[in-house]
Amino acid sequence: MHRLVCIHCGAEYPADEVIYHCRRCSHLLAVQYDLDSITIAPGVWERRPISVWRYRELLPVSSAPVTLWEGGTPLYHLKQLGEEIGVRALYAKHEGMNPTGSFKDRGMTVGVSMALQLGMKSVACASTGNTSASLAAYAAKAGIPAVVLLPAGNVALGKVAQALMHGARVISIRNNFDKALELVHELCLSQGIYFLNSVNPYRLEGQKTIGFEVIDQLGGEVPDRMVLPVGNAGNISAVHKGLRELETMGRIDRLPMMTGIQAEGSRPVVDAIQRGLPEVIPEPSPETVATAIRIGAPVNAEKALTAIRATGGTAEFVTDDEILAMQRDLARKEGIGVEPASAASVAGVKKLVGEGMIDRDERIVCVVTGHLLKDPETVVRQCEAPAEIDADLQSLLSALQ
Ligand code: AN7
Repeated sequence: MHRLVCIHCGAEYPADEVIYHCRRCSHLLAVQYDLDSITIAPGVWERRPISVWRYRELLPVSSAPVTLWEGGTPLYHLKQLGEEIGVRALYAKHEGMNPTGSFKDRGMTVGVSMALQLGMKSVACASTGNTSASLAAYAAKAGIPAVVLLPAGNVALGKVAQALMHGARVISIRNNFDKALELVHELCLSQGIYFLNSVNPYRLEGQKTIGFEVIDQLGGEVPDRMVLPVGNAGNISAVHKGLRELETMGRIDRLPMMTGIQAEGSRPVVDAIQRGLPEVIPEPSPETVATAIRIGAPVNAEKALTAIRATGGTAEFVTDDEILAMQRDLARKEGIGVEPASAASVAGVKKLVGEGMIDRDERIVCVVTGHLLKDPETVVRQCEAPAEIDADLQSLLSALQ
């Protein structure tokens, strides 16, 4: 059994109420389980295939889920890069290996399942791209309509292609993501559409399974640090929440230091952490090549600041050049293809090690959140175009000189 609880004032709401903010104080809600009454016999999780649904006792869905087989993503040991950066136990959890190519699928399998469970007939989100691609696919699987609002001109090509091909109503807003999010929120409340941005506490339940899988993939060991790119700050909050549940249940005995990385031009969470502010100050005009995290007013900031502070973690920003350099390093030195926002996590580790903020003996897991193919235009802009030659050996050999 579970209920919704306000993270600020503790007000409780029944699990089947469609509500996104506390009616008393308007802060965010979180899903709360009676962890004492949940027993998972030893070996039960391990015997199931590794995926979001391995952990169904700690998920809110009671009927057959809407699933495309999400999760179960690889955890790679970054041998080469780790050596260069000076951290031997450096890992990347490649969330680009999900059905639509990002971690959002973990949230959407749960979120869209909950939409059906709650009797909702349609779904919507605002998105910097990945959320819309994922929602479109899961709504298609569920057989319900989806509306997605995108910031015009600032969504990577692959993500728009996915949202369109999966049949969502795709609308571009002549403004940024933060404004699109406000607008879709109003749309959902006024039209009775299920709101599937990360203010929806059920969506984050799916995303928390990233942390569960990491623990399982490390043979039950807790990494010293988990590093995530931060946009709306939902994912870092979700992973922290899930690991706290494992700790409460006695399955792990400590938490990793939760560490958030933002882009230089879009870094309200980093500023709040570094200046010790009680809450974030929104950035009115966020800018970065990593359009996925081009977000100035992260809606989950309150949860994320708690996650970082309560675990002794930190937050840091990286420049667009550092992001793109790490995207190339991951691709060329490790064979791991990610989109720019994802590379921010590893770039952040490199910077924090250089600053002496990270101990080289730590075991560190970076979450790389989305696939290389999401943003082909940013790839083409960085790489030399293929040489085009006549079809004869002589031309080939001279091109290869
Ligand atoms: C690749 O799709 O916000 O801090 O609308 O696509 O949980 O927001 C995407 C976010 C990191 C940041 N990496 O996660 C959206 C959207 C990638 C992303 C993030 C996003 P949050």
